Amino acid sequence: MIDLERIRGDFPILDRIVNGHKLVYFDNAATTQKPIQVINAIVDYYKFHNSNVHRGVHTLSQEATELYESAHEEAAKFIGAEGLEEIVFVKNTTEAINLVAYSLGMWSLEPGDEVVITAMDHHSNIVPWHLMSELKGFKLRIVRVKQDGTLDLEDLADKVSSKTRIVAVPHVSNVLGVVNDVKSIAKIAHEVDALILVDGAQSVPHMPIDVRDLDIDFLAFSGHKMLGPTGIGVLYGRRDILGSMRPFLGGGDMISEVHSDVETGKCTITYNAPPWRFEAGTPNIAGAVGLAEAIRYLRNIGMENVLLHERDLVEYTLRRMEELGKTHVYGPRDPGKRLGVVSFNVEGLDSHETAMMLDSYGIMVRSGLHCAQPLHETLSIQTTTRASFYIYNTREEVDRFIEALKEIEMVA
Ligand code: C6P
Repeated sequence: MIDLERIRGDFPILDRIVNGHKLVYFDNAATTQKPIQVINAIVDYYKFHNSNVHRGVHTLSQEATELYESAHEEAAKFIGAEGLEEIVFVKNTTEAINLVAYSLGMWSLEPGDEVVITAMDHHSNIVPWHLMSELKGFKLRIVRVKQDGTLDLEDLADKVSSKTRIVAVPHVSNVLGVVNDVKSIAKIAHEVDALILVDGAQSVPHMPIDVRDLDIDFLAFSGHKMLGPTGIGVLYGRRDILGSMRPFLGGGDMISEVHSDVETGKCTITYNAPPWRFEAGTPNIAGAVGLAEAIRYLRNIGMENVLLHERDLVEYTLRRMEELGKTHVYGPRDPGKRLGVVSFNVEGLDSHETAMMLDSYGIMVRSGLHCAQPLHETLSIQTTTRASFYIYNTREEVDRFIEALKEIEMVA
């Protein structure tokens, strides 16, 4: 298991007193805190190695390039990818999904094609496909969610057909923590020669992931939700698929050659190989360095241990929440079916009121729609308050959360 005291010592922010109480940070699904190792790696990069990558023969540029490329290698190893050429650095999960939607949408999707998404999706796996379907005239199919919050796999199997080109699904719901059976979904997609994109924003930070074992074509995730800095994320793409895709953004570093003809106004361009083909312009080098350090930190703990720790916290939280009289919890009761997210409502209170009251106890949670309005509509809920855990959270913090909710219930 994990050494909680040692881990907590690595996170300076956890020593803060907020509203007169020791900080309890339960908003990890939105973004996680950063250990001192990640903060120092970024400072060190700017102090000693800062330069542009792939653009200089001088020593600093070589050092920055080495750090940047090895960060791709770290990310590849972390998710079981074959190597750096399968790892595109982007801003976040949102940009990773947009990259696939625009690149495939602009160049290869047509009227008559279908893209399958779900009613469980975060808006970032709905809006890009919607925009592209409006532009290109292909159809979206949306898989139902059952009332217990799990995905309706029969509906998915019905909606995937020979017209399906892409199946894009969340691995883990950011509202309910429900874990989807991505391996089975990949099988269903591949039977009709469709590609599968997995939104891993809430899975990659919390469980061991092996893209080859899952047999998926794309995986999107964000560095800031796994101890890394904001502004860096990853698109994993299977080597042969990325190799056949046209770029989404154009600019420096994503080309091999550019020729322009001043007479005809024509340009002749050949594109660089992946991943650089999809990384136009100066990238977030310091972000990549921070992400690599975050990955090393998580690897030292072991992703199996991260998963076990969160399962323990969820199981303990769900059990203790049964002591509450006016608090309704959403999603499956079986802690084995969900990761470290618990969404709920206190009778008589709006989700934002609950979050503000918890804040007065020094407990940070998120409230609202969590960028997943269709899921709330499916479950006929206005909004929810959400507690989400990570490696530094403790059972004692859960106790404080439960005691605070008991007091909140009394005034609700
Ligand atoms: N969910 C939450 O509080 P970005 O913002 O691009 O790093 O991640 C987008 C995203 C995509 N998919 C899922 C399943 C997500 O949970 C998120 C981010 C945050 O739930 C912010 S809305």
